Amino acid sequence: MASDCIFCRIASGAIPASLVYQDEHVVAFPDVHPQAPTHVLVVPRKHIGSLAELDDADLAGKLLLAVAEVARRGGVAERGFRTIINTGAEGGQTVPHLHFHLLAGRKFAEGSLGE
Ligand code: DGP
Repeated sequence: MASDCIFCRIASGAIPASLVYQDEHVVAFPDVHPQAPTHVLVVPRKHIGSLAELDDADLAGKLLLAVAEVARRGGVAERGFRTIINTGAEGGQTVPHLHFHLLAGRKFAEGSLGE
């Protein structure tokens, strides 16, 4: 855990958050600035700065399965959802702890990869 990392502090419980999913390796909680009716962040408990630093295939699989589980629990799996991982400065990452955005509840442009 990085003590100055906001997502480490949420994952450890040091900062209270309403977790919509948690297991031994992964936690998920609503984004503080939601961009859709459902906007959840899925993060590893272990501090990993970004996708560019991820080298654990087992954890990568666990994260992806957790995203799907959060979508099912949130009732958005059938209608569909968008998953985004911003990486590094040019990728638009602002919190330096790997996280998946799960967005749902509105229509996203087909084929759009964002701005
Ligand atoms: P990104 O740009 O991909 O690094 O997205 C970071 C997201 O994290 C952004 O949508 C806002 C969200 N966020 C930042 N700080 C907090 C926080 O303290 N709590 C929660 N729930 N979300 C946060």
